[in-house]
Amino acid sequence: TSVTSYAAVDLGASSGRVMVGRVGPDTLELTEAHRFPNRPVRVPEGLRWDILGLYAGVLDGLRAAGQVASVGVDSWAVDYGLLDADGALLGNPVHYRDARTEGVAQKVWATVPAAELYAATGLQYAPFNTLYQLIAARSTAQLGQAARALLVPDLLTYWLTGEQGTELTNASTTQLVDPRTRDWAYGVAERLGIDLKLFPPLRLPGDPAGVLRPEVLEETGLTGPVPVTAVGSHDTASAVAAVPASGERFAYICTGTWSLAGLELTAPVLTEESRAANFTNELGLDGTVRYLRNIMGLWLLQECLRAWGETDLGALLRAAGEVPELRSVVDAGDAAFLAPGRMPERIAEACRASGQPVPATPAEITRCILDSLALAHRRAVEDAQRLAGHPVDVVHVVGGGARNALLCQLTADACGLPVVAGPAEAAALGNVLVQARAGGLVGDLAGMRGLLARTQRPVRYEPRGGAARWRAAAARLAER
Ligand code: ADP
Ligand code: LRH
Repeated sequence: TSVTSYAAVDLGASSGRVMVGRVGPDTLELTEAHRFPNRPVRVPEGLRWDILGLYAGVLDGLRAAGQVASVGVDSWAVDYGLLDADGALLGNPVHYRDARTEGVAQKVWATVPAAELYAATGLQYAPFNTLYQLIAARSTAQLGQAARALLVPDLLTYWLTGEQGTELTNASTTQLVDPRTRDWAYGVAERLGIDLKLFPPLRLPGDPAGVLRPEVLEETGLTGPVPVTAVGSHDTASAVAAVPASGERFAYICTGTWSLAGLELTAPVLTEESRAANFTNELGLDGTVRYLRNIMGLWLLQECLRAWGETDLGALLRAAGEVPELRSVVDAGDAAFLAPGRMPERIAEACRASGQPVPATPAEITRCILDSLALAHRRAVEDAQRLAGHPVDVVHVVGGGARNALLCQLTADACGLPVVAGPAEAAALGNVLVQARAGGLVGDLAGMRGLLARTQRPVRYEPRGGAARWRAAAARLAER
């Protein structure tokens, strides 16, 4: 039977990769063509993405990928580049962990109260939502000069093809989209004086997004025409599309730099209770809603590793497995951990301040992080089921953290539910599958998941008991 190759460009906050997916009626194979680090850079004006370095990595990756039927681009959400009237990039895109949005939300809420904003956009409060970033940039020379704002995957797609668009799943993280109409939240934008004409027209996953420019073909050695297809360009949208679930009674946790934990729904939950619990309604494929909470995720560990100059993650995780369970836990949902730097100290301080044993060694701190993540996963999975009235029997863990057996087991224990872990490269698989679908290959979302279930080999973790200990730890954390 015939098999078609697609290139998925998937940029995470910790690394970028170009993956080749081979798709056929009973085939779905993913290989890594190229992986490159994503290192944000601190310049005098703040924390910035090295977008040209990332684009160079994309071109290297496409060269390594070889001839493909189509290309799709996804990346982390919310951030954007500004273009001048000639279409040239104005400065380096600002990193969502940059401090410029401090205190901005309160100003926004003076015009559009937080409750109204939630009812209109369904987005949880996060300081980095594009809306707050645009307000923070309001009086800058750069925004004054801008003719266009392109979200990061849309910017890279523009550089590859010369064509501009705003892909819907990622647009839904701007806090400028209405999850009921799946169109711009015109009223909110108008009240806040945000010109929606900055963004090119919306496009949907599966829509054509142009063909590789001649210069790109030349640099990558590919033979044209090579179409670029819009995918779920928010990495989390692509990752959830590649959760190998059957039916509806499942929760997912996308674990990478972040843990995004929640449910796939057919309609947003816009209640006041949901807002208070800081659940978000992001848009997915085919009219789905990603109802989830952002948890700090393996960022906590990445930052510790950076501080320790540690490279042997396997050895560290084995040592953490020997540390007694649940000695100290921190609130892994706390935005206090958002900014980079001094992470081992910040975690130790949080334990000290809450009167718990202070983890000292890298193994102890790692164990504290993983126990804390498992507890935050439990809380999100429980809260989501209650708030959406949508019970589940299983938790799917996808993303890089699916390779962390200790985290998966602790998550199963904490949730008291089986965890099905994998694929680790879910975002790239979702990206590939949407391209294959646009090419008429794999059917609807259920068809995509059927192919995943037939071809991928997830690992199953059963809860080992200890429910009372996890319940008590969750209660202690909730009291603080
Ligand atoms: P992002 O897309 O946000 O950059 P990934 O989904 O690539 O993140 O996940 C990266 C994380 O996955 C790493 O920080 C690490 O904690 C975890 N990870 C990756 N590979 C392994 C492994 N072999 N064992 C344990 N953890 C791993
Ligand atoms: C994960 C992610 C997440 C967003 C964050 C900014 O990579 O896209 O879904 O909340 O980055």
